[in-house]
Amino acid sequence: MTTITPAAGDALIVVDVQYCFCPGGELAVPDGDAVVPVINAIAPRFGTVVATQDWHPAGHISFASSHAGRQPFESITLPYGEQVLWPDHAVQGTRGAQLHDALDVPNARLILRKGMNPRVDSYSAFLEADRRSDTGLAAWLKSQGVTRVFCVGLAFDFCVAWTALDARAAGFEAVVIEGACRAIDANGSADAARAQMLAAGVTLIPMLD
Ligand code: VGL
Ligand code: ZN
Repeated sequence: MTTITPAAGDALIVVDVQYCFCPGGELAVPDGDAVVPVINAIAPRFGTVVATQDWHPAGHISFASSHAGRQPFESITLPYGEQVLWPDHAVQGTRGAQLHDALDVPNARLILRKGMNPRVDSYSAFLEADRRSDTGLAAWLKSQGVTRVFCVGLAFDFCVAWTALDARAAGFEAVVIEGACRAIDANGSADAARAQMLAAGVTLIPMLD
C-alpha cells in the first residue's frame, strides 16, 4: 500500500466544522463532532490550512422553510439545477454557524465563507451551485504553490465531496481522509458520493499514516 503523507505543495481544507452540523445542531450529522480531535491532530502536519464555514443569510434558497409546502430533505428544481432542501442551518451570526470551539487549527491561513448568495447554494469551497460563481479558492491555493488538497470535515457526502470533486476539476490532486469526516447519508448519499469521487480520481484514505 502506498503511503500518503503531507509534504510541500499539500493543503488541508477543513470543511464546515460548525455547531449546526454537530449533534444537537440544526442539521446534525451523526457523530459529527467526532471529527474535531482527529482534525486537530492532523492539521499541524500541513503548511497550508484553509477552513470553510457555511454562512447563509436568513431565508436562504436551500432552506425548506423558504419554499411553501416543502419539507427538509426533499429535492426541488431551481434555475441552476436540483437542490436538496435543508432545515434552516448555518444562519449568519447564530451559534449554529460558529466553527466548533474545540476545533484547534491556529495555522489556518484562510477561513472561507460560502453560501452567502441568498439565491444560490454552495456545497463546494471552489464553485457555487450555479457552477459559475467562483470563490477564488483555486487561484489562492495555486498562488501558495499548492498542488494537492486533503479534504476533511462535514459532511462527507455533501460539502466535503463537492469540494474534493471541484478540486479535481480545478487541476489539483485530491485526497479525502474518511476517518476525519462524517456523512449525513440521506438516501444512499454516502455511497453515491464515494463512487463519484473515485470516478473523478479522488483518493479516499481511512486516515493519514
Ligand atoms: C452542508 C448541506 C447543506 C455541508 C451544508 O456542510 O455538507 N450540507 N449545507
Ligand atoms: Zn448549507
